Amino acid sequence: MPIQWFPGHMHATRKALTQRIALIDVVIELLDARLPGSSANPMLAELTGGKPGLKVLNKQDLADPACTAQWLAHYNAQQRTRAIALDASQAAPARALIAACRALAPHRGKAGKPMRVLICGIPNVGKSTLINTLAGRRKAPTGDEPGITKLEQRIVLADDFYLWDTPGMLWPRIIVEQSGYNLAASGAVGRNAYDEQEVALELLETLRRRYPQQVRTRFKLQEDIGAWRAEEILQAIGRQRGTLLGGGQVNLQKAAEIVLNDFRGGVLGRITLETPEEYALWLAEGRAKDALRAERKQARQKKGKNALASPDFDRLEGEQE
Ligand SMILES: Nc1nc2c(ncn2[C@@H]2O[C@H](COP(=O)(O)OP(=O)(O)OP(=O)(O)O)[C@@H](O)[C@H]2O)c(=O)[nH]1
Ligand SMILES: [Mg+2]
Repeated sequence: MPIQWFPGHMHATRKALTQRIALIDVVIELLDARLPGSSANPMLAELTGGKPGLKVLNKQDLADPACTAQWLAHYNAQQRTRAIALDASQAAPARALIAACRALAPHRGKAGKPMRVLICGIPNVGKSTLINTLAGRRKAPTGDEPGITKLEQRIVLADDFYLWDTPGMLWPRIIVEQSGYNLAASGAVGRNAYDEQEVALELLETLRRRYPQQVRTRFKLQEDIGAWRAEEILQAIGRQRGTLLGGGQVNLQKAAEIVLNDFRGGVLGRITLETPEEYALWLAEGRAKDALRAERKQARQKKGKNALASPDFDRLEGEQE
């Protein structure tokens, strides 16, 4: 089932962002380095109205370094886009951000003209952690679940440098189905908005394809899982971990939780779920499906209107008068 999560506070954040943006000099979008394409907000350009932007691939310590290099090259080849990779808890690289902001808005960051930077991104990607690292103090609450920051907050780094922390935001419709699964696997989606077994199976399918050796090593699986179905891998993990129900059946829910927790915590190794080429294909597919859906909806609406205008309906209305 496609995953969608757009609770009320995100709707409010979207509104607040459009109002705030006039007073912002640089927008930093925090992406998850394990799923850069899926974690990029497709509405951002529209919301920020062409403000200078910087893409930060955060949690690079959890991502596959070769893939991070590919994604950085991909973004840096685009016009008007600068991208850097970070681990939000490391102070020195985080400071590189300040320099990048100054380069993007050289006329700001002076007495009377402070640099005003807005940090946005999906839930749980590390926005507040980054702000705390930059500030050198715990000014913004953080936590290992989506939706910790509920309201926009301004943090003064220096007299000439202000940062805005914003609540994590997704978008009203996720049209790339695989992105929904990758976002849920990363921990960006509220737990009641997805089925853990379904997300773990999708994750295992990706891992089987891209990182079979890491899965085998972590879960001590003797066989080559390259040709296995995701369900078989989940069963094997459950058996290996002894998550059994009565009658020797594997508790797939528990096994799914183990897989998701291990991935989120980086215990499986450094993993990236998508490459720029793969994501471009998913996006093209998602857009084509979405266009088809819109066409069908329009056709249904047209049919509905015609039905309303049918002679029978007219007569019925006439009789009621
Ligand atoms: N491994 C790793 N963990 C990180 C990194 N940055 C943040 N985290 C962890 O990710 C979790 C979420 O961090 P937050 O800073 O609360 O994320 P946020 O984007 O502010 O989340 P919301 O306020 O819910 O939107 C916390 O457990 C952080 O410790 C990073 O670069 N690497
Ligand atoms: Mg936060």
